[in-house]
Order: sequence, then C-alpha cells, then structure tokens
Amino acid sequence: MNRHGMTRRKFLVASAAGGAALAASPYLGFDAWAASEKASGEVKVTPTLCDACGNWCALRVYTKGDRVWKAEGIPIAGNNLGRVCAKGHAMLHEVYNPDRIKSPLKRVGPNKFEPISWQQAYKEIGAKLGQIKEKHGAESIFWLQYPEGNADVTFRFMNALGSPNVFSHGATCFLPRNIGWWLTVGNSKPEHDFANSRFILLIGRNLAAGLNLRKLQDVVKGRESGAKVVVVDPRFSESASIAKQWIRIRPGTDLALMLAVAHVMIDESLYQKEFVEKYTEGFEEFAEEVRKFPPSWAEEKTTVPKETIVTLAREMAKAAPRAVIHRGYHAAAGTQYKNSLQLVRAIACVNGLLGNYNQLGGLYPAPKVKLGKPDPNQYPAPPPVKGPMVDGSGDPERYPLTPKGVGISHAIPELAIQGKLKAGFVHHNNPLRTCPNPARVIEGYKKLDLLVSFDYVLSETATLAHYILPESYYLERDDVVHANHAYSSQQVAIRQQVVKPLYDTKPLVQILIELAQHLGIGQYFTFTLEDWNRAALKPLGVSLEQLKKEGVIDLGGQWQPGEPHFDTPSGKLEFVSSTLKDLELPAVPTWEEPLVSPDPKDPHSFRLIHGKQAHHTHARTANQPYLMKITTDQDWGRAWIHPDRAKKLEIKDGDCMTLTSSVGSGRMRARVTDGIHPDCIFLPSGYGIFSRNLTYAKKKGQGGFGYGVSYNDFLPTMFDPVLGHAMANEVIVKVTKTYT
Ligand SMILES: Nc1nc2c(c(=O)[nH]1)N[C@H]1C(S)=C(S)[C@@H](COP(=O)(O)OP(=O)(O)OC[C@H]3O[C@@H](n4cnc5c(=O)[nH]c(N)nc54)[C@H](O)[C@@H]3O)O[C@H]1N2
Ligand SMILES: Nc1nc2c(c(=O)[nH]1)N[C@H]1C(S)=C(S)[C@@H](COP(=O)(O)OP(=O)(O)OC[C@H]3O[C@@H](n4cnc5c(=O)[nH]c(N)nc54)[C@H](O)[C@@H]3O)O[C@H]1N2
Ligand code: SF4
Ligand SMILES: [Mo]
Repeated sequence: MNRHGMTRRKFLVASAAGGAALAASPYLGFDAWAASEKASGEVKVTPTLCDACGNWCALRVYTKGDRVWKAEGIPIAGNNLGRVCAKGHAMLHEVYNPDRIKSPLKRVGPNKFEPISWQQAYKEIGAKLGQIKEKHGAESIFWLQYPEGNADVTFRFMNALGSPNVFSHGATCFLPRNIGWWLTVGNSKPEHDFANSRFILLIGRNLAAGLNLRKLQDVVKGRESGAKVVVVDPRFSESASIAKQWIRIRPGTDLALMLAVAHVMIDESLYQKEFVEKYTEGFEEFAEEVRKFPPSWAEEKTTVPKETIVTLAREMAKAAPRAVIHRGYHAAAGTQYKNSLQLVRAIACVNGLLGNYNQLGGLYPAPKVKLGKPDPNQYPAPPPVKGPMVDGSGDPERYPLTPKGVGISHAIPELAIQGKLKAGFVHHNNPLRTCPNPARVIEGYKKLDLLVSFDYVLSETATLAHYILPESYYLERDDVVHANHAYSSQQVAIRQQVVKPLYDTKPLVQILIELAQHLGIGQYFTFTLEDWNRAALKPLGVSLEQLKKEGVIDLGGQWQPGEPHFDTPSGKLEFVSSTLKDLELPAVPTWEEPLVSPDPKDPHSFRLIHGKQAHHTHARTANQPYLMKITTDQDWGRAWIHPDRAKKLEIKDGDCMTLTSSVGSGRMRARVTDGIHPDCIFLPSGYGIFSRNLTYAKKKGQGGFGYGVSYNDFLPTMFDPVLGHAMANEVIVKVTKTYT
C-alpha cells in the first residue's frame, strides 16, 4: 500500500485499464475545460514560467477553486512580451493528464511497474550506484538534462559524485551554432535587434513555428516599420509566409549561398569598410577565399538563380548596418549538416561585412544577469571534476571544442554498449525518441545497470528506466530562480507552485537533496531550495517574496548601441579563426560538401529534412489531445513532396508513401506541394511516439498509436568529425508509393 492507498496489484490493473478509467477525467475534451470555466470557486492568479518548451515564457496562471483554469502572458517579460502560444495554453491541462506518474516507480518487468516509497527508491538507487561506482568508477555515471533552471544543482550533484559526464541535448539541437559564433565573435549567442532592422534574413530559422514569441514579434515590428524580410528555406515555411521573399534553396547548401553573398559584397566593394578595418581580423584571407565562390558557382550548388544572390547581397549591403542575418538555431546552422559549423562561421562573417555588431538593427550582446551562489562556508560545494567527458568532449585529442556540460548525448548508447557508461540519470529528456536511430538507442540504454528517470509520464525513456522518481509538474513546483532570456535588458524570473501537487511527486531539487543523503554526498546538500534561491537573488537586491509576487523583475541594464566588443583571442571579429588555426582545422570559411546527397539519377532518392510545427514541442506534445486535434483536423502529419517528383513515383496528394533509409523504414501520407525543393522530403518533427503508456498518443481518433513517424527513425547514428553533433539532415531515403 502506498500513500494513495493503492496496492501494487491495483496500480497494474489501473494502468492496464487505460482508456476506460479516463472517461470521467476532467482532462478530456473542451467540454471539461468549458465546465471549468463556468465553475465557481476563488480565482487566484500566480505568476510562473511555462515549461512546455525551452523558451521559458512568463505566465500569469489563473486558478479557480484550486483548479488550473487559464493563462495569459506577462507583458514586461522580455522573452514573450505578454504572448502565450497554443502549446503554452494546452500544456496547462497536462497537470490533469491521467497518464501522469503518481508516485516513485520501480520497474519489475518489461513495461511493468511497482509503486514504491521515496525512501525505498533512494535506498535501492543508493546501494546500486555505490556498487557501480566502486566497480567501474564515477566516470561510468552520467546525467542527461534539458539545461538551465536547476542545472547548477545537477552540476553540483555530479561533481559530488565525481563524474564529469553531464550531457544536454546540444548535440541534437544547437551545438555548431554556439561554437561557430563563439569562435568568430566570442559570444555564442549574440542577439538580434530585429525591430529596428531594415533587412532581416532568416536562414533555416523558422521563427513562426520553431517559436520564439519575442523574436517573432520583433521581426513583425521590423517588417511593419519597413524592413524587408527574406527567408531561405528549402520549404515554404510559416516564416516564409510572413516574409517578402522566399528563397528556395537546395538543402545543405546554405554555405555556398553565404560564400557567394560575401563574394558579391567584397567584389562590388559594398561592405562596411570602417568596421572591417577597425574591428576584424583576417579580412584579406577571407576575401581571397570567397573570390573562388561567385554567384554562378553558387547557383550550381544551391539552385538559387545567380541574379537572386546578387540582389540579396546588394540589398543587404544597402541596408547595412541595419541589416541582420539570424544567428541560426536548430536547422541548417544547427546540428543538421557536416558543413553546419562552416555555415555558422560564414553567417557570422557576412554579419561582419554588414558591420552590424552592437548597432541599431543589428546584432548585440544580450545583457546578462549574474545570480549569486550559496555561501560556500555555510554550504560547502564539491570541487568541479577535472578532465574531459567520457565521450571525448573537452578532450584536446577528440572533441576539444565541444563543451563539457553539453557533450554528445547521442553517444550515450554507444558508450553503454562499449561498457564505458553503466549508470545514468535522465531529467526532462527523452533520448529514446529525440536521438537518432531508436533501435540502437534502445539497445544502448538497455545495457545500463541503472537508469533513473525523472519524467512526469512514462515516456519511451522512462518506460525503460529501472526507477522513476516523478518530478512534480511545472505548475506544482518551485524551481531555481531563472536569469530570464530577456534579450535586451536584465531580468530575473521564477517558476513557482500554482497548484499543490496532485500526486506523490517532488521538485527536482528536493529529490536531489534527499537522494544525496543516500549516496554519501549529503554534506554538499545541506541547503533547501529556498536557501538556494535567496542566495541567487542576494546580489541583485531583489527579495524572493517580491519575485514570487511579480514573477518577472526587470533590473534595467537595457542594451544600447555602441562600440563593438569581441571576446575572441584577437579581441576582434575573426574572419580567420585563431582557435581553428591552432587546432589545424579550416580556419577561414570555405566550401564543404554535405556528407551525403541524393542520387540525381534515381527518382526514388531524396534527402530527408524536418522541422517544428507551432503547436508541438519536440516529441513530447503528441500525447496532448487538444494539440493532436489541431494536427488531425488540419491533416498536418503528412510529409511534403514536390509535384514533379511525386508524379514520377505516381504519388498523389494524400497517398501513402514508404520511406526507407539504411536504418529504418516507415509509412506516411503525402502532401504534394510546390512549396518544397524537389531534392527533399519534409517531415514535421513532432510525431512518431511509440511509448505504449501515453494514452492519447495511442488512442484511435486522436491520431492513433504511432501517429506519424519521426525523422530519427531514419537517421543513422553519426558524429560530426569536429563537434560530434548528429548531422540530422545527412540522410538519404528511398521513397516509394505504398499500395495498400
Ligand atoms: N523526434 C524529434 N527529435 C528531436 C527534435 C524533434 O523536434 N523531434 N528536436 C531536437 C531538438 S531541437 C531538441 S532541443 C531536442 C530535445 O530533446 P528532449 O529534451 O529529449 O525532447 P522533449 O521531447 O522535449 O523531451 C522532454 C522530456 O521531458 C519530459 N518532461 C516534460 N515536462 C517535464 C517536467 O516538468 N519534468 C520532468 N522531469 N520531465 C518533463 C517529457 O515527458 C519528455 O519525456 O530533441 C532533438 N530531437
Ligand atoms: N513550436 C515549437 N517551437 C519551438 C520548439 C518546438 O519544439 N516547437 N523547440 C525550440 C527549440 S529547442 C529549437 S532548437 C527551435 C528550432 O527552431 P528552428 O531552428 O527554426 O528549427 P526547425 O523547425 O527544425 O527548422 C527550421 C527550418 O529549417 C528548414 N531547413 C531544413 N533544412 C534546411 C537547409 O538545409 N537549409 C535551410 N535554409 N533551411 C533548412 C526547415 O524546412 C524548417 O522550416 O525551436 C524552438 N521553438
Ligand atoms: S513558446 Fe509557448 S510553449 Fe514555449 S514557453 Fe512560450 S508559451 Fe510555453
Ligand atoms: Mo532545440
């Protein structure tokens, strides 16, 4: 019997009963929501931070009679300026999802779980981890997380255990973007003053679906005050639909476009000479290199007409310095291609030719907030673990540029298969679904002697874990104070409890404090979350009470245009990267072919690309019925294919197709559209859930079990040679019509 009076047998029966038990759930359908709107009860408003994607939008959440009712955005919050997206609204209701894990669980067989007490879970995990540490060393333990928020506490936890192996999702998301910018301007994430731009170029950054509510509003403001917005994408994306011009590019060739744009700007002497002279290093070498890449050459690579390239370069140069190219995120300039790092460098360099650093309408360093730390005399901290990670991140001989704390998360299964990793903690991450090559990921994770998950539902990864320590849903918990992504000013914000936990769950920090007592590292966990948060706020002169009341506090420090500053070895923008030179890597942006290309003679051969939709987050919202209803009503799960290519394969709009790669095969229906480059197939990236413990994802009528497929099903396990990232668009699929 556990705290909720449920025996093990009852729990197993209840899980198996699934849908039937849900009929009366307040979670189901709009009717239940409408009823809650009409319900009486005291109305309370609590500010907090959304956790339905990584944007941390600030919300005011309304409760009525202790039930979550609705949310609105906090207008001063720099990262959403008062807006909330569809996911933000819909995922509020997730607190009532009947699939939620209701107490700590121990896996007692394949897909069989037994509720256990926290104490039992801590004790057993402590004993097992102790054995593993003794036998294989602390380096055989890893932590995988979605970073920020509580990350400082998890680093402390891993330092205390003596392991350097803290991974984030970076190698499947943003890694080349951060490193490319850091190498070139000494800042891995310069911000954009879109609202004051006269020319905005988005290269493979679909702000209107891979949402960032602040940036999207800024782009719209810029456009309304006269900026030309141009989108480069193989696909007519949501952002293309709000742009003046869509440049349809062959996927994987954006680097060629950027080199040719630089060629034109330099050849026609259109670049910002004073800026280049004063603030940059290696211009001559860069100019000489890009001389090799005229627009006619780039046309061959990109299929973008050379006239379009010349016009793009001239128009951008004319608007400079109030012209800006987005720094990139997940797509072409993220972890998609072997040439992504070169592309990011090229984008940074062309921004340099535009002379837009620290200028109105250009790029700028976001003001930072430095949070305090618990007093080490009162709360001793473990020393940081020296040396590289087990995957070679931070190792001068292997991945010297891949930071510790980011690492290469899709290497975890390989390292487990090699016996180098034996135990792991996975928090707010679902590698079985979000890393390439699921069969291999499953094989690897199954090899672990101990896997602990902190999920709030039985995701694919949690289903494989030996123990699940359920974190309270974000509306039920306090987190570590957050130095907000305010972009243009300094802000601090907090995620805090809106409703009491419905079940026997806890905030992560509380779990770690308690678990630490069973792992022999309790001496480093003598603080409470409240102590930690008070210490964090101390240097800012803000009280915890004030922050909890307001949710977000603006500390000023508004960015102002001024003299540019670069934290690179030369103190300048480096057209030639001294760090890359020292590492004997290509130090000046130059052309690099994508790793693979479709066979032009084979009508079945396509590159597989993918992207976000505005109403789904990664692979985790396909269990949300309101969001899935949008998908099914709009038939948005289909894969995009160009009419000329479809015709050759006798595929008509709505037909079923089979995609096969070297590692996987899957079926989906076709959306035949000329809004896609003929070389590729586009898959929306939010589907293909395979956990059988997610009721709505598997329910007929909500999309059905396994609704859609995931690009990861087709993607081999690959590691970019320089950074180790996933190269997620470097995959060729064979497409055939499915006759059913
Ligand atoms: N299929 C697919 N793969 C992808 C992507 C994609 O769009 N689709 N995108 C790529 C990108 S850009 C990124 S950033 C990564 C993201 O990689 P992940 O972080 O692995 O992606 P999510 O799908 O967001 O998984 C988050 C997990 O956290 C759990 N979770 C949600 N809320 C909470 C909570 O409050 N507490 C705890 N403890 N857990 C919670 C969810 O149930 C889910 O299992 O994936 C990459 N891979
Ligand atoms: N709704 C929603 N918003 C999100 C997220 C989410 O899961 N859902 N996740 C957040 C996170 S973690 C991230 S990383 C960002 C990601 O946001 P984005 O970086 O915008 O990522 P994607 O949607 O993967 O891809 C963007 C576009 O790149 C295009 N593309 C594919 N290949 C190429 C190419 O070779 N060249 C060019 N030029 N374009 C190409 C795709 O067609 C797509 O339109 O979104 C964030 N916001
Ligand atoms: S973009 Fe939407 S889902 Fe993401 S944090 Fe903001 S409101 Fe939440
Ligand atoms: Mo991401």
